[in-house]
Amino acid sequence: MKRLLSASTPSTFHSALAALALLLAQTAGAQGQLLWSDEFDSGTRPDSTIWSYDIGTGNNGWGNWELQEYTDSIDNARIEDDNLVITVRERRVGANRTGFTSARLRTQDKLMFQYGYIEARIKMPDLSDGLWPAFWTLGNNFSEVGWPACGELDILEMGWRDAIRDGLVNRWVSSAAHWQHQGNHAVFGRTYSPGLTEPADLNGEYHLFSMDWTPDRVTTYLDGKQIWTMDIHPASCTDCQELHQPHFIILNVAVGGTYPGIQHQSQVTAPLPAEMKVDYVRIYDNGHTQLSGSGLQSGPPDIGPAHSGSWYQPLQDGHGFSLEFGLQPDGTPLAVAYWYTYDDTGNPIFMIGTGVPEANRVTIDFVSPVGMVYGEFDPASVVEESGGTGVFEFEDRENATFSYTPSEFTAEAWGHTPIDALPLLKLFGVPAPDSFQP
Ligand SMILES: [Ca+2]
Repeated sequence: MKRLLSASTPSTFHSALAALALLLAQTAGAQGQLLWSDEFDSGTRPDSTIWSYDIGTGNNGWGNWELQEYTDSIDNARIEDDNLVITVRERRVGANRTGFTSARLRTQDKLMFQYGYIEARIKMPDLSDGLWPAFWTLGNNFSEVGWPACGELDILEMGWRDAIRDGLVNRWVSSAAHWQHQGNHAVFGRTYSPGLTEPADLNGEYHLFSMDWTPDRVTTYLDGKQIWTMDIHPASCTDCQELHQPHFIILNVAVGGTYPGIQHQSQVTAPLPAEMKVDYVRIYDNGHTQLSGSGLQSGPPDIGPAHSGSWYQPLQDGHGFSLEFGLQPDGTPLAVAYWYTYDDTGNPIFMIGTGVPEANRVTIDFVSPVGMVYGEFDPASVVEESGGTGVFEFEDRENATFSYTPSEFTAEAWGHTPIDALPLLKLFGVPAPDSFQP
């Protein structure tokens, strides 16, 4: 993120734009059709078809001397109660603080937009002092051309050092653009100045942070009130092509660094753990919007059309699963599950079942355990006429949880440990070919 951000001081180069921006203060425009959203309403992890993690400490604290380490742990990013929750945690050894963990999620290559009206409903933690949450974008060519040549749009940043100085850190919001102008880093941004400061702290309540981005202008809003605007029309903003290309979305909470002006762990006084809750991110058409990325092809959390793998639970001494997704001849999706184990006398047995996937969930009715001869099903050797109902709930295309409710068939008959609620993670390590048909 960002390097040094002089957000409250427009560069000399763009001081004329700053004056113009003040003249063009406006409220949020009418929204067009909703084109994409993540409502964070299913699973327990962010949808991996849309979101990736930045991991580690970056170079020089992600370029900003930030103090946290980013992880992909569910302790730092989870889906809960219809929200994406990013949690900043303190690391301790005994009584000593040894660092911080947090999460930074991005949609690079998976969900990009060029122009549009984007909004996120966010509840901030108490930032005082040292937390630096952000909702922002980078040009999707970031990996090829680097920063700032990729371009950056900051819809929301909080935790600014001047706000800390003035005791208003939970009220000040900044927005900015960064790009490369004739080989140099250009920045133009603005915080809510003290005169425009929100009358109350923003933390602890949901607020709507949004950006309207057209070929002519970028404008950001807090609860519909303008934060910042910038003329990006090529006639005004020359050499600004970075702001006219597909960008991806980033959500993160940093700890310390240049923006808060906090360089030492001991200066971080914010109550921890601290949670930033994001109810949704939505992109509306503003008449210019183009979406792209692999996440659009794969769609929301639907599973299938082909998915398979196997699983082994050491405590259960030889259980295995395979779950295959495909299409029936009439085009409706179907999941087929194979579940193999040993009975209590050590004989290998199979249960099989089918179900129709719905979004990220599939319910399988296991109809009967059947015998296996030399690794093949042998319906003639049914050992016990019974079954039960299994439910697979997918967090993404690789991770699922599984629960099983036996009918007359008892868990004990399956072998060595109860099986009514097996947590299955990394269930599907071996994707089936797309051409798979059950
Ligand atoms: Ca939600």
